Amino acid sequence: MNLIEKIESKQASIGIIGLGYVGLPLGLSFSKNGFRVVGIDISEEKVEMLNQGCSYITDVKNTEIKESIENGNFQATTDFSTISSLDVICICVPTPLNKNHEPDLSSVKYVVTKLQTFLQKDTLVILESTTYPGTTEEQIEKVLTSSGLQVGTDYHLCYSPERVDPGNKKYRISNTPKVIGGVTKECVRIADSLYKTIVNQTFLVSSPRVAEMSKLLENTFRSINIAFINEMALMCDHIGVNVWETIQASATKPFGFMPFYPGPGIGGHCIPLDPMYLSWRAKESNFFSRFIELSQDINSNMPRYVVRKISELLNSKKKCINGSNILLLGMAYKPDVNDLRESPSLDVYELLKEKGALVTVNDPFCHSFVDAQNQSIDVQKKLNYDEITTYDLVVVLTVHSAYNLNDIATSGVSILDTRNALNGIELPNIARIGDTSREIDTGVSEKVLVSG
Ligand code: SAJ
Repeated sequence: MNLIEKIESKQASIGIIGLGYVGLPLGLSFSKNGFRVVGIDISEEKVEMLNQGCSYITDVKNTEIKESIENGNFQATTDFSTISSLDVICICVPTPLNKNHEPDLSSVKYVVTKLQTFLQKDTLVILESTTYPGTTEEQIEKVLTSSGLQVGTDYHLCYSPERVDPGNKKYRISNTPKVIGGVTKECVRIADSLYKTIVNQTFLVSSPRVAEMSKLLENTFRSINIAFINEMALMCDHIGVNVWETIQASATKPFGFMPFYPGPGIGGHCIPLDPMYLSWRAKESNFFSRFIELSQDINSNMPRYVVRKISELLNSKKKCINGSNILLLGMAYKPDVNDLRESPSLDVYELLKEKGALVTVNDPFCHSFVDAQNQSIDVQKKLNYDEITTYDLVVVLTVHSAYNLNDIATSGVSILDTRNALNGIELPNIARIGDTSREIDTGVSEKVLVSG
């Protein structure tokens, strides 16, 4: 039986290397569709938790893991030698930036050394980790060829970008089209037959480079547009227009416009990082992307703008940041996830601490984080609404659905809203980024309409 026949009869065994927010849902998706899946990770703790049916990914429930284990379709291990017993290997390891903001492919390279040792003939290898164009051929194909393995005959190699959107209830693996680029036509054909067992739609491209570039294009598009609307927010603050109302008006245009929204900066594992992979690769080819550099600059400076706004608002109450009691709502990078990676809330926290503020951080999803002084900071999980007026200022950074925004707004506490979460509530104690308000609580706001 050849590999495609093994896949179509669900007899192919699938290895997922890297059991994070991409690898774990992908592996369970294959398990649920009848494949035997082995999850491979370097973390003993993660492997232990998974084999006990415990999830550490917000979007993955314990029951999903338990069912797959009970069906004999999922097990986790730290033993990379299991690669030799698998027909398909999906690589879903992190591709972060190093301290010089350059691609760090160390996790991918580590996996490739294991492939060199354990890869068997006729295995399909797919890289899903986000990376720059050329990685699949340069970091996987070239290395395996040097070990005497010929792609297309000894094994098959593709790139297929992950499109997992943590917390997204509408778009899951099955209804998100999957782009696939292979080193040979046969490679793509095999990968296409595999992904078609779990996704409704695949889109085949002519090479891994195109597939690698498509993912970076998607996320660089997003980063640049977020930077653009962040600059519009700064501009509106200066010229005296409410950016949020402006966006709502522009968004009524049914064509030729796509709304993005200002915020305290950009977080997560994708949007802040992916454009840097692309600009790094472009520079390697002597091309300097001004768009990417400018958007990174604007986005990364939004926390400073938020802190400047905080200073202005406290000043209007004859207070300064130093010594003020400030509550930050939402430390995760986006609503209803527990992911703190690159979260701009952490930057706002550090900037306020540097200026001597007494900062309390609240987030129902995050337990703690390590601050710039390497201290572990406990995160308040439950918001005590009775104590909220004890703060000099409350800053809405990430709008978790658990927050009762109306109670916060009507408590009378001074609020800086960086997400327009309090849209429609016009009270003198509420200020927004991207708006002119530099004063608060004075009650002189020209529009004091309490709606809703
Ligand atoms: N953000 C804004 N304004 C916006 C949109 C986002 O400030 O208008 C901020 C968010 O607050 C967050 C950061 O940008 O801090 C990233 O937000 P995101 O919605 O892009 O969320 P991510 O990082 O989970 O991005 C993922 C990406 N998915 C993959 O890479 C597979 C991205 O491609 C998706 O477009 C995005 O989800 C999505 O659409 O939700």
